[in-house]
Amino acid sequence: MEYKRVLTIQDISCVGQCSLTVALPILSACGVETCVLPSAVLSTHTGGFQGPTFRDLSDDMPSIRQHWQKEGITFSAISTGYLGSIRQIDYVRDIFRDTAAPGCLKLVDPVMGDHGKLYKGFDGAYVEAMKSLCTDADFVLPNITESCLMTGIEYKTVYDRAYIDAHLQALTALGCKNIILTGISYTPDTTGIVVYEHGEYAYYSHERLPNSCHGTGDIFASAFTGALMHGHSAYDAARIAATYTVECIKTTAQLPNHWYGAAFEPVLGKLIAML
Ligand code: PXL
Repeated sequence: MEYKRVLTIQDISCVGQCSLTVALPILSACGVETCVLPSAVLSTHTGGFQGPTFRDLSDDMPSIRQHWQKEGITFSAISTGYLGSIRQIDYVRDIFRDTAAPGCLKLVDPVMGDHGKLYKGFDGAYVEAMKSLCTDADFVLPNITESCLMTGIEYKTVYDRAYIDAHLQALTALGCKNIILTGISYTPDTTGIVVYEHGEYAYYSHERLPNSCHGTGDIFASAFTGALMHGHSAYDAARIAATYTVECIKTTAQLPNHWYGAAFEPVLGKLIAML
């Protein structure tokens, strides 16, 4: 049995069903050894709670990397999500350089915005740093807002294939290799995932639900990484991850007042069954 080891680098939002509290269980459920590097600890995520605490763990990142190097620890894949500062982005680049096993797959989800807006606490300099980290990755997983921030293309909610092609060309020109564009909707009742691998466009379309949940980008990215590690193609991994994310959103819709995250745990079995 091939047993792969994945490292995921992102914050711990103690409450809020996002970042590491999502990535660790989902990747583990996909059957891969999952190592974590918490980049910060927050009491909650920043998407709706008032005044979350924020403990920056940047100072620990270089010594953690050096210890791993001394121990000869390397990873078959390294994925990143929400990163708290430009300094952390620089440290991630060092981790990519020093702890990648041969053939290591690097995945960067440039988590920095949604619905046309940059998340609280980020600025133009952060966007520039994230753009540069994306060029080190084998796969980047932006949503349309993040792609707009990276490319300077105007944010639109209604668009056609030519608009998406412009995004793919602009991201490629920046140095992005394989691009997974999430939440791409060509018709009012559907949404989907663009898989742009080795310059080839493919699209997986699925139903668009009336409710949306915080943290679904993290759920999708973790399930995509896990399915890829399981041996699925990028297209199949995107299909599995999108199907699972839809199940999570449907489950959440049945819960009154569950506004801060998606209930991904009750449907983990469905993800495992698809792998
Ligand atoms: O889900 C993305 C995310 C992760 N971590 C923190 C966040 C957010 C989005 O708002 O605030 C701390």
